Amino acid sequence: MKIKKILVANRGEIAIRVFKTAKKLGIKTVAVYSTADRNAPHVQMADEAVCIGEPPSNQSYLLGDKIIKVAQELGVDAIHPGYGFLSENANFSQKVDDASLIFIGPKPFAIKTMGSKLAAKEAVKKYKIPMVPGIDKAVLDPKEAIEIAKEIGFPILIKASAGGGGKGMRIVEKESELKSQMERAISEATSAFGDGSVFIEKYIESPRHIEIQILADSHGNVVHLFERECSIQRRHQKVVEEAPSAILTEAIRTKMGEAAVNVAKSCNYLGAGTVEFLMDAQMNFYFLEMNTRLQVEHPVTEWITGLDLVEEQIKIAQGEALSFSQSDLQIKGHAIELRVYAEDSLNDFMPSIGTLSTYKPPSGKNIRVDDGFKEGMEIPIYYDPMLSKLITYGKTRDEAIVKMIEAIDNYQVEGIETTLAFGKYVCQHAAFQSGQFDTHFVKDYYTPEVIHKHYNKEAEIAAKIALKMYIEERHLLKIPKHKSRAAIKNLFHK
Ligand code: MV4
Repeated sequence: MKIKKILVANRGEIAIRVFKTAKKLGIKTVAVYSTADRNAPHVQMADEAVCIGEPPSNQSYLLGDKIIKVAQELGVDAIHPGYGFLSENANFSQKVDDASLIFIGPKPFAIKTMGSKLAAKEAVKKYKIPMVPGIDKAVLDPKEAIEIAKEIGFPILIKASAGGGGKGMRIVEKESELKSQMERAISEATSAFGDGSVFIEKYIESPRHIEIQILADSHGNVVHLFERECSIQRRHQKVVEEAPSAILTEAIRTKMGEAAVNVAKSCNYLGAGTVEFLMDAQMNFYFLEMNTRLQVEHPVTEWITGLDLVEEQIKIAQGEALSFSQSDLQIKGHAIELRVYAEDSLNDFMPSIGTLSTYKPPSGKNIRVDDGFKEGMEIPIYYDPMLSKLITYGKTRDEAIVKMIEAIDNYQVEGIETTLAFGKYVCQHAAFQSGQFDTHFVKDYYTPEVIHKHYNKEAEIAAKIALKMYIEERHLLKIPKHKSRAAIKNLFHK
């Protein structure tokens, strides 16, 4: 069935991203919005828009039933959930199905299976997927936990089955800490997820986070679109992502790709998904979890493969077979994404609220900016503080890095603090440039002082330029020379 009208159950840059492809394909678009987003670009861009509630997301963007009702009333064929909000909610996917609408994403079974770490481990068992040494069932008895931990060796990691994104994880260094840490993990998981199941894994101390993009259609075809390197993160919030990874060999890439395809097959996956792996210093990789949605960082994969992932999602959702096979795919060039957050990198990355008094993103060849704001807008406090995604491309990794630094320099934002300078610091860092880094990059190398230094350097340059102009043009002021000289001296003694 050809999709003729899509509703996006989301906001900001990802709603706009989906609308762009819908328009390209001649598909009508419907936006939903909260009262905080009344004048947002995603609302203006859609053919139709419906207000669904108050700013807090549980009173608007999370109201699945209400969104489905809007879709039915407006004759919508399909709902795209974007990322976050309802995108990994198996219940919502089921309800969309039940309402005879198309959910642009996987079936409830796949979302449910991959939403539980233990169910995911169970599902992939019939394939030979490399897994972190550990136990694949819930542990309740501390005595049993100690036996398991001794077998795999400390340090170990206690994880919540229902957790994700680092929530509910506890590192245990030695036996004497295990019992109390486990009790805390169980009670934390119970209150946070309503599911106290925890399990134990060997703790991989300095891993890289590498993920594989996959596509699966409804005809049994599954391909992978290579990897994204996502190790540069801060408190489980990704900061810089790139494709391909600077360190993968062709042989490992093929092995990881095959493993990812098998993970997708293990849950009858449909659509675009991402399989996350940890990689240790010896380049061993381990399956971590699967994200059953289009991810924030999908643009880097689009750039190196030449595919439009939203277009592929839509075609798959309307029952088409993939128009290419694995052997048709190859990596071309290198792409890097910087997530620009409305956060103050000098003040512990506190959300920076205010009005975008100046907002001029860079543009040009090999630069892509996915954003959802316009100059003059206020950044709502209710949602994710991501301002935009700045993506650059080059034939080589070095070219993409140079392009990124140039693009950051040409990005003008005033009125709020952003992580642009922080991103520049990362891109200029020797460890990043060499490709030798792991998930501890930010913790290991970043302190606010390095950004202070950067700002001071810029202030110094600005002051020197101002001084030079002043010296050149002071005759216009008709101040006696000896007096202005004294004034300059004074300036430097303050
Ligand atoms: C791990 C790990 C080390 N060893 N598992 C963090 C989020 C969740 N997806 C799994 N995570 C980790 N699991 C074992 N056995 C380290 C992390 C981890 C991490 C993973 C990817 C990216 C950033 C991270 C930051 C801290 C910890």
